[in-house]
Amino acid sequence: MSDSALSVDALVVGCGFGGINAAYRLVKRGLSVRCIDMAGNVGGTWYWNKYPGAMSDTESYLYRYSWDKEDLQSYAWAHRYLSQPDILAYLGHVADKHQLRPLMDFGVEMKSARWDDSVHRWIVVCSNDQTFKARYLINCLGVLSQPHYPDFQGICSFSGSIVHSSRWPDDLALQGKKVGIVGNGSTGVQIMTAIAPLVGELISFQRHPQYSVPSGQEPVSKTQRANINRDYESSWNRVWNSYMGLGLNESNRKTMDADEAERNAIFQQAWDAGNGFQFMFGAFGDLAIDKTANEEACKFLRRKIDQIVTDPHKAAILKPKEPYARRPICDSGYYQIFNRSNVDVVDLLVNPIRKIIPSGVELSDGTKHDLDILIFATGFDAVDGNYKRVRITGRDGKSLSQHWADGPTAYAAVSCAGFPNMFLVSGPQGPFANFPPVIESELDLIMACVEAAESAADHHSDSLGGADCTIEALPGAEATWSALCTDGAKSTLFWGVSSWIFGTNVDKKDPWAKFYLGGLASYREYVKKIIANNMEGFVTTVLDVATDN
Ligand code: NA7
Repeated sequence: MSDSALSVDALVVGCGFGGINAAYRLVKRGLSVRCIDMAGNVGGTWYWNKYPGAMSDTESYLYRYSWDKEDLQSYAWAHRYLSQPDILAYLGHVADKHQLRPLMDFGVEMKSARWDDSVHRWIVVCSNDQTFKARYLINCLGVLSQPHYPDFQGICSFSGSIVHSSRWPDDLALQGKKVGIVGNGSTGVQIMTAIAPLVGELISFQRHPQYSVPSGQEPVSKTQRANINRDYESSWNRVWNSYMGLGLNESNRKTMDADEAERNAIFQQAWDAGNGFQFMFGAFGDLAIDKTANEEACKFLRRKIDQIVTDPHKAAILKPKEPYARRPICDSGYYQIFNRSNVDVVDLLVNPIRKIIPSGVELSDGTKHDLDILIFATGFDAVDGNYKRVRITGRDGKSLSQHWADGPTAYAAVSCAGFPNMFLVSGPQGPFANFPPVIESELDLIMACVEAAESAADHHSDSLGGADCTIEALPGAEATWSALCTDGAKSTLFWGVSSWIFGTNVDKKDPWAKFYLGGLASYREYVKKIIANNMEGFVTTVLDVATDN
């Protein structure tokens, strides 16, 4: 090991929502902290995803940290939802305000992390040859960070520009260009809606159509902001005690308890209110779990597409046939763009892409589409994608990829058996909900683990003349949590539809419960129980202090 290895209490990898929050809490606990990120600045996902139209669809007042009460009251934002530059500015502001930026090294990638049992430290080697010796390794690698590229034949032959949505070049000129886009998930819908008026021609090469509802994006008035400020405490309480953590009024009502007229009136209200999650969880309480209820929502949304899109051929291609069971999405006029003469949609389910050719895209029936720019809004190798790039080795030389051979798991989303003092923020099997409060909830457990290890070490320090302590999940606890995630996922209609939530967008294998679909409130209850039961499911080991660390 290099003599220049930097010893720290905690190394935080990633400076997005998770890493900033982790650093803040670890520093507050009195630990020495360094943070690294391969990006050039803070922001994580929001650093990379700067494509046109990039916007969060969580209400602005809840897409932030709950713990800076003064900031909640005073930090300015203007619209119901934050655009990507707003979020980047907010995260930069938090890093500055809490003096976290001096702890951060940018343009630095973790290449490997190895637990060294002889010194009770993580040895982390970085892309700039810096080595860290850390007592705690906090991975905040991001959920939607590792781009997923399609494997079309002939990609390299394309003479125009190919762009992945999460690697958007600052200087990409779109004005008047012939643009093709593959991918119509949340990202593709945002890009298409934003660029349709700019480009000469836009063709959506669409595989599975998606249901989308209006976002309801609008300016927030001074009065609305004053009301939000007055009620912040109760808003956060609503978040902590809800399924999605989005501050919505989540409905318990069964869809089929309403007659047809009332059902459609309620769907219409949700449509008018805006937001995909509002539509899925606010209109009725069973759309994600009951097939008949779900089909009622589908029928309503298909009717909307028929009403909005004037060309029946385009409307037919844009109407999904599957259940409404992917991450719900929303838009600022997506279906409307297909009424423009410069926008078209190609049905890849009928006529797949045969190959990319120098001039554009060739379909299976031989049709050729000439393009200047081809956009891949083809999503991410979500959740564990970024972990595949790093060699992480725990106790006894076991690698994380071996540990995750069947699929990624982590006890209560934060700890893996055999990987002492290593924690994951927004890693596998965490709650599928509004990410800032999910991250805070996971950090509650991580900080309880750190606290348990620190106090055990302090307690034995005198008798041993110095002590370290490790904490990690017990294998049985990790397996039990994983089974709970699998059972929960299987009880939803989501399980039956291919998407990044189960990794089936990337690996053409069986779905894997990459998330806990039991909701934020129930996750928090689980965490509370672990802590109340003296860190149930974790094992702490007190070690004689190493002489060479
Ligand atoms: P998504 O939601 O995974 O969407 C990816 C899109 O790309 C989706 O429409 C896919 O079609 C399409 N895709 C992927 N590979 C191909 C190939 N080979 N051929 C044709 N079409 C393809 O990613 P997003 O970036 O939109 O959103 C991810 C999350 O980021 C989002 O939910 C927000 O939380 C933020 P498919 O449906 O697989 O047929």
